[in-house]
Amino acid sequence: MAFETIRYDIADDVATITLNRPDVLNSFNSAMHSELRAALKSASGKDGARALIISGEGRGFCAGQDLSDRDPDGGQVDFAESLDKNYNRLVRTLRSIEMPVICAVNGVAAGAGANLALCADFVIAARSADFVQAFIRIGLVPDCGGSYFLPRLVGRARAAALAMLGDKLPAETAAEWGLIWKCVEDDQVMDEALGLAARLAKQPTKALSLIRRALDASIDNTLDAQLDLERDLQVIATKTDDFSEGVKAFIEKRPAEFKGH
Ligand code: T3D
Repeated sequence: MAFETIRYDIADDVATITLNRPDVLNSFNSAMHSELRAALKSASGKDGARALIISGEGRGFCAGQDLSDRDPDGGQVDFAESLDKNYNRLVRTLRSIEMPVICAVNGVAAGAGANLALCADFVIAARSADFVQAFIRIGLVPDCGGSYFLPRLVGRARAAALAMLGDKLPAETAAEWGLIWKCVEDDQVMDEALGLAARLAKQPTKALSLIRRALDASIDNTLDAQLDLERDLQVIATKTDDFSEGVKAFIEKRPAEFKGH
């Protein structure tokens, strides 16, 4: 599939999307939103991907909304529609897509670009990358799920400082704080992401997305509600071919060959 603002590749059941507007640090315009939606649809639909990597071309991961598309006087753009149609839809898709999502943060991630990364199941960042809740620098509030993910990942005090001060948080500190999974040397980011994706693409795909659902719900659930949810999700998992294969492989003392069904 040919795109102008992103690159999309699929190999060995791993879909890789590279945001490709490096001159503006891969900030979002409407074409990039719509091409990203099309690529995600292909990955989870006809291409049957079992793991997804999102990364950025050039020295940035993503700098959020392309501000050159915005009128400083607030005219012409319906911001509610922009969020509903683009950013909120993207967050909902990434949190419900039936495959694990890895963000390979190759460079600075700012505004909605930082929060796009936080939507992922795994964030692997280059040591030189920074995470910036840049919204406050232009008089905005975190969107793209930032005000949801930040306090849950790093606690209220650190979330408030990141969102209200808008300072750069180096990748290494982000990993120490638990905002992201891993910080690696710059030239290792894609190798790490590809290695992880290859491993995840051989795991029981349905169970991986059920795990995401369980973890997401656990933050707000009571123990009773979570136990009920675990029961319901386990019932779904036990109906997969991968569960049958896992049990058979265990009994036959051989490695399981999960197919993602
Ligand atoms: O509008 C809606 O629909 C509501 C939704 C909003 C969601 C949002 O994301 S709001 C937040 C928008 N993003 C920002 O405010 C971040 C703006 N960028 C920056 O603060 C800095 O660029 C960074 C901290 C990300 C990186 O700084 P630095 O010094 O490494 O790079 P730079 O020199 O500032 O940027 C390099 C180029 O990218 C530069 O262009 P030039 O001078 O080389 O021609 C810069 O203008 C361009 N660029 C960076 N970010 C954006 C951008 N161009 C347009 N929009 C951007 N967001």
